[in-house]
Amino acid sequence: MSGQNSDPMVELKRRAAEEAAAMVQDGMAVGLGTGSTAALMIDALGRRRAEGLRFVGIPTSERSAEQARALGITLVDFGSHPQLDLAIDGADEVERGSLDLIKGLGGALLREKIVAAAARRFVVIVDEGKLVDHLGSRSPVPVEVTPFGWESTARQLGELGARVALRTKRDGELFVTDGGNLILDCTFGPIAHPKALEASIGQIVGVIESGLFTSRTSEVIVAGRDGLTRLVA
Ligand code: ABF
Repeated sequence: MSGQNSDPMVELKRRAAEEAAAMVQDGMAVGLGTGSTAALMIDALGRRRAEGLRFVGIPTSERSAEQARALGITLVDFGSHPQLDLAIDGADEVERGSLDLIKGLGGALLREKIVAAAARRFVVIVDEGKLVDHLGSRSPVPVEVTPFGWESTARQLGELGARVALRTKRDGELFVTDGGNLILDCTFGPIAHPKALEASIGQIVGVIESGLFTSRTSEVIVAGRDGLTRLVA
């Protein structure tokens, strides 16, 4: 993931990623997100580590763990670090007013939410195309569910008003998360009350976690054509 890229948006995302990585201070425990923007941030942290910064990380996916290890970043777990100083991650949609999020199109939402919940500060890095007036405008809400009884869980999600699709990979095989679960992509359209919907989804038996992240974001660093903008909760 390292190296220069001629796509101007990738360069802007790299700047946002570097700005977020600059928030890491000596001795911190840091949550390492998943996705292309988070990967740029992990690259930047790898460079800071090579320059002598001491910190430890908890990754949100096997993919991010592999990248971090290759860069020499020390990985720990919640046994030794039940609370993190900072978590940095990408998102699929960011609601302008509230900074609530949809995450999980990359399939790592459960670990991402556990890591965000354990962090004193949760910083999100996105390009400006991810900003929306209402969550659900473009993305479905990914919901991680147990394989057992997923059809029943899907039916109950449908009763909340969603069009529900079981996620598969390009080759048609089932998409299975790092935790061995399935993802139901739930299209609600624009969501009027994300917090209430997050709670309703969470009450369905068989649901492990949803990709609605409400009231969690500390700050969003937005990469736009006119430069970086910081939105603070
Ligand atoms: C993770 O990666 C996910 O929650 C989200 O689905 C995705 C965003 O990826 P990218 O930065 O590549 O758009 O943060």
